[in-house]
Amino acid sequence: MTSALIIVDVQNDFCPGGNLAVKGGDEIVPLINALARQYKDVILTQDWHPEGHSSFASQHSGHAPFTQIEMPYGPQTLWPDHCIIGSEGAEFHKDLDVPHAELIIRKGFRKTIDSYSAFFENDHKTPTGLGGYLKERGFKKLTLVGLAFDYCVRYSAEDAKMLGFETEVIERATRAIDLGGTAALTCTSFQQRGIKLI
Ligand code: VGL
Ligand code: ZN
Repeated sequence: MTSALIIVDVQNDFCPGGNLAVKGGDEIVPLINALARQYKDVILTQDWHPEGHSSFASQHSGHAPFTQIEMPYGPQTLWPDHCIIGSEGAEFHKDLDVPHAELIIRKGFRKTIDSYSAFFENDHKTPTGLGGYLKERGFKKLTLVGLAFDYCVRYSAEDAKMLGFETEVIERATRAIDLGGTAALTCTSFQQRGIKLI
């Protein structure tokens, strides 16, 4: 079966010292490097926001980071400014070593809409093109790792499954933000949708 490894958002801002640091985010890098060596086909995703992105709490006076607001496309969690195009925080972790990655898919570059999933923006309608790319390449099975387990990995895995890919997530090669139970919710959701959690 033709399978690909998708490495989600292993970027400085999601690692300790970054602007939206995920606890232990850097710890998964050696494991991801080792995993990647076992896959011929590897794809990287990169969170990639313009300055003043609408998912930043700094753009919504009176609203703190990690709270939710309603956007035209639905609820949106507000984040500290992070992964700004061209910034050091948006760069991949310096130890991420996947020279054979075949595609880097960037997401979240439209100012008025966020994109957790590597497949669809947060309106769950606007495609990034990744689904078409993977189908055209003939992949049937996808393995996902990276950051963050309960946001970009979660929504990417759910969309992958919905698009018909056999989908698995390797839990020890992820770390969660865990805002009020979102990590546990992710496990439940994976179970309900038939996404394998390894
Ligand atoms: C992510 C929040 C905001 C992620 C990206 O990569 O999980 N989370 N932007
Ligand atoms: Zn983001």
